[in-house]
Amino acid sequence: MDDLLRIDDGLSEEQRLIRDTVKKCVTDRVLPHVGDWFEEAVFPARELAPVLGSLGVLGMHLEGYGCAGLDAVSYGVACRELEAGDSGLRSFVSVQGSLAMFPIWKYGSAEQKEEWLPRMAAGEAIGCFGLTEPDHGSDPANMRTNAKQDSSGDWILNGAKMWITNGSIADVAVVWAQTEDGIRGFVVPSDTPGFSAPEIHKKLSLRASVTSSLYFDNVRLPASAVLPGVRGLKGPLSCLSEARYGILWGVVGAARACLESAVDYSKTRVQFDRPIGGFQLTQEKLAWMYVGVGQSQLTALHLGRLKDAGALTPQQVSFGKLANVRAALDIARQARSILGGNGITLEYPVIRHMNNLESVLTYEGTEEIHVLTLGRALTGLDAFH
Ligand code: TGC
Ligand code: FAD
Repeated sequence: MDDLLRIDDGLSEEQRLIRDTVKKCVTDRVLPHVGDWFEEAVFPARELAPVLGSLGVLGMHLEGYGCAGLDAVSYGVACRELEAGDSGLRSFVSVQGSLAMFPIWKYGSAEQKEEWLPRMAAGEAIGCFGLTEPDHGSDPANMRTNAKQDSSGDWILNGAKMWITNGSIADVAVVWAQTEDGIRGFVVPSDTPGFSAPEIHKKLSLRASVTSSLYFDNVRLPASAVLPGVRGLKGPLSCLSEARYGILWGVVGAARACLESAVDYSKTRVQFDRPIGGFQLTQEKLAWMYVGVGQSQLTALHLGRLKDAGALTPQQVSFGKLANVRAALDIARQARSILGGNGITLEYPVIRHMNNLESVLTYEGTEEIHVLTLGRALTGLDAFH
């Protein structure tokens, strides 16, 4: 589809190369199959992880340890092209790079980094991030999962996490738990006795993505399992800022895919002896969808440049996540209506994106949480507590 605003002209040659390489991989390896994966509720992680590793998108914005060390705009462009395939694919990459690798890279010991990051960058080891609990989602400060040190110095981890992307397929979990010293992060190999991760079934959204519970039943970890570099809620929240940044780019790809599908369909579907794209009501929908994609893209690029300048704030990330996910969901719903009855089948990508975006609206901070974050920034008054 024509890039009317010529936004990608502002990308560097390297960023455009990354865009084209990721897009080709998604077109060749994902799009022919993703409707079936969604229908069957599977995500072939072991097959795709090395492919994504060789593309350089796992921990793409991290330096060293086999990571690509690229700028934030490049990472954003990659997320956009991945999510044009499916939000589950971008979720896999977000969780691996921004939620599992980032805390080890930023707060881990030299041994933790050496042990996990090179294999995770290559897609040989899969990570997950355990923050949300059955009774504590938007409010992770009150989490119940806890870790206590016994007389030998080992940590004993108990509790449960819920809605954990990649949980059942992970080799390593970054788990946040209460300790005597406040909230700490733990690097937990998934073969540790007492750790279990059953998959959550019956999802009607993000079906091409593995979502699990995590249970810790007296999981014994060495003293070295704790992330030494951070204490308190700011540890997990700083990881969320990284992942939310990827989402505010990713959903532009999902929205663009819906718009492209609706435009194509409207030019060939004939009713009342005319293509439906010739009706003014259809054109009005398409025009607003086009505006939404362009505005979201401009927001993402602006925030990416702030991030590359080291100036991006959590409030700005909330702005982008709130605005771009809402825009993408509205665009997907409009596209679905343009496709009529065909809008509800997996023969077209639209209903898949639309259902996926319902999860994206909820995870990484619900729409309401980002609204209240902006409300707090505007008024200086805290509506959370
Ligand atoms: P609050 O008092 O605001 O902050 C506590 C401490 O954290 C600091 N902080 C940050 N630090 C770094 N980066 C950030 N982005 C930060 N945001 C806050 C803050 O300065 C403070 O530090 P200090 O030193 O003063 O202690 O905390 P609060 O309890 O008021 O909570 C704020 C709130 C509600 C916004 C927060 O709890 C929140 O964001 N809740 C939503 C939870 C959430 O988003 N969960 C996501 C789970 S992971 C997930 O969904 C993965 S989906 C993956 C996929 O498949 O793609
Ligand atoms: P709740 O917090 O119970 O919220 C329910 C409703 O109440 C929402 O509308 C919410 O906005 C509203 N609400 C809550 N507090 C307020 C308030 N103060 N004011 C106004 N409204 C409020 N978590 C992880 O840790 N790791 C993962 O990998 C992960 N992957 C996920 C994958 C999927 C597919 C999904 C669906 C979720 C995932 N999550 C993950 C969890 C996700 O982050 C949480 O679902 C989300 O933070 C919301 O928590 P909750 O579901 O407990 O909803």
